[in-house]
Amino acid sequence: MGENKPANKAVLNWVHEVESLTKPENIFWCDGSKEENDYLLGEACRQGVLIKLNQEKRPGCYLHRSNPNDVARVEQFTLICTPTEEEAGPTNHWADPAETYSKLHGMLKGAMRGRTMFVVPYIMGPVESPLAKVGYEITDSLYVVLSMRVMTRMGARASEKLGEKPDAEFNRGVHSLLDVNPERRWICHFPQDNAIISVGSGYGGNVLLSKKCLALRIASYLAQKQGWLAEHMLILGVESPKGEKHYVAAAFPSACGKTNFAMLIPPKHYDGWKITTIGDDIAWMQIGADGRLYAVNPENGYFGVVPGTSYKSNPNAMRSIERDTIFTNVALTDDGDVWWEGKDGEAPQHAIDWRGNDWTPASKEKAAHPNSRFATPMQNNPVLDPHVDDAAGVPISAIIFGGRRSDTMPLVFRAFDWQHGVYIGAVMASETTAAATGAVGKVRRDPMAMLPFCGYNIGDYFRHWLKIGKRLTNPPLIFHVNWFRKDAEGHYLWPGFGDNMRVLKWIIDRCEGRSGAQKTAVGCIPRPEDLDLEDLEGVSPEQLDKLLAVDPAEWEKELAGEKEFFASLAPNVPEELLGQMQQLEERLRR
Ligand code: GTP
Ligand code: SPV
Ligand code: MN
Repeated sequence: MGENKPANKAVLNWVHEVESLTKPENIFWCDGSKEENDYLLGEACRQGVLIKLNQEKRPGCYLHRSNPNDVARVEQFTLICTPTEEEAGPTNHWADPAETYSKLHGMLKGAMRGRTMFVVPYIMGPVESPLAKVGYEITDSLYVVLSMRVMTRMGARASEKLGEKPDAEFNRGVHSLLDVNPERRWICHFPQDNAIISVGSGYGGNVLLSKKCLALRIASYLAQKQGWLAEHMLILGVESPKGEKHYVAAAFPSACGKTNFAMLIPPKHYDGWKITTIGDDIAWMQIGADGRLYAVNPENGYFGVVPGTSYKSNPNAMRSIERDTIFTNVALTDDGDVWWEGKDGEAPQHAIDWRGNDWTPASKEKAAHPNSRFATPMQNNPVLDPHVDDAAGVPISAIIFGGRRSDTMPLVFRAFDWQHGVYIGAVMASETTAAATGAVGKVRRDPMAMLPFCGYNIGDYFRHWLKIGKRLTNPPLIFHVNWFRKDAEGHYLWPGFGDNMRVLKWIIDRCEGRSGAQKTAVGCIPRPEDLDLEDLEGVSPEQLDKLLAVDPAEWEKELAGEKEFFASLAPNVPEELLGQMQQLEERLRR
């Protein structure tokens, strides 16, 4: 066990360098086998990294508690280390590569003394996809190793795919917990070197280097150079009773509904309709020979938000996490099961909260952290799409942008064309959530849901999107949705979840050229009669009008916010987008 050394000399040399620096007690070369996983799970329980849950209730399930100072992504300590600050751009935290390497190497010196260093080979993307990438993550965290096996195609097949050629391209990821000290926590990206170094954290997006670090920040940098897209998007399939099938990709910011939308169950009267999941967080997309956009999900699992997940809101997620799941920062019940706010049924009379303290329904603290997560293999999803492993990916009919906006943004609207759609994505905004440290509920601009994940200059990223549009002879239609608009009392106007199918149906019908809409200053919006409202409960005609309304005063404010955002990115905003902004202003004034 632990002897699965890859043949590639470049990998061996690099691992040796990291070993010389960090001085681990031993090296464990992972092969991704079930035996290895069983052994490491046992070790993790023995060391207190994981708690084994009640195996009758939740076979193969474990609970991890991260350090309470370490429960979310840390954007202010996430660095893009390009040769010039200009390349990282105004929305990233930049640092000089040489200085940062030297600072990190200082912290890593002897950091693994007395510990095991794991070498985790993995593939992102369907193994035969031209977009597939090999990475290695070196880590001193068992939680990372075990999570990487869920979240990626991890193991010996990655080394086989890489082969022996010394110049074969692979991502070099180094992670060390150090002393899990927020003052020595840095998530650093070196796009030019295809390298990542992460120290001082043991939490999700900071340490599963395959995910946000490689599949978004580094991949977006490569995608711009190579002419494809790496996006913070779910991918779902919709099949009608007639057998028409469409795929849709949607970018919503962190904790704004991607996982839920990707596996939604339509209302009862959608007899014969099927929703299937390709991915719930990340899409890699390239242009096909037919001029359409084709998407793959680079991941192998879901690292999903737990609170609010129930058999009522997301039955497919609930069924996925019945087994083989690593829970992080949820509550532990007295019978060895897990609990969280928003789960079905009554709260337990007693539990151990995410910090490890006694909890009762009278406690003021939450039992589960608002950013508590599950890591579950996608194979557990009852509605996994049969084409999830296809090398070519699936053709995308529509791209949806969306945010968490309590006002201004209608339930849904369609962009007039690709350029207008890119503008809508570029200026989209959302209330911040617990997925990153910092204030929650503050509206901020989050272009294409990529603000924390774009690995290069955001102006160049917009330009790249415009260029891709010019190459697509058969581009997806672009939409914007908002499930989170509220009434004057602060209640959601829209029931959301499964009822989002009604909006998706309007979108799909539009792709088929058959749904009605009204042209407004901001885009094409369905009238109430254009939406399927059969059996829709709890939405009065007045509420529906409010959901679909374009309020001139709200849009006046919105436009000012969009202008301010572009001004903050000057001078690198593409002319076309400035033109779009001007056209929006003219339409609003009319
Ligand atoms: P990341 O994994 O952080 O990228 O998030 P995500 O975009 O996948 O978000 P997710 O689907 O996990 O949803 C986050 C939270 O929003 C959960 O608490 C959901 O219950 C809630 N949510 C999701 N969809 C809806 C919806 O349609 N309406 C309302 N009101 N809440 C929703
Ligand atoms: C997000 O924050 O968008 C996530 C969770 O998907 S993490 O992997 O922690 O970034
Ligand atoms: Mn995400």
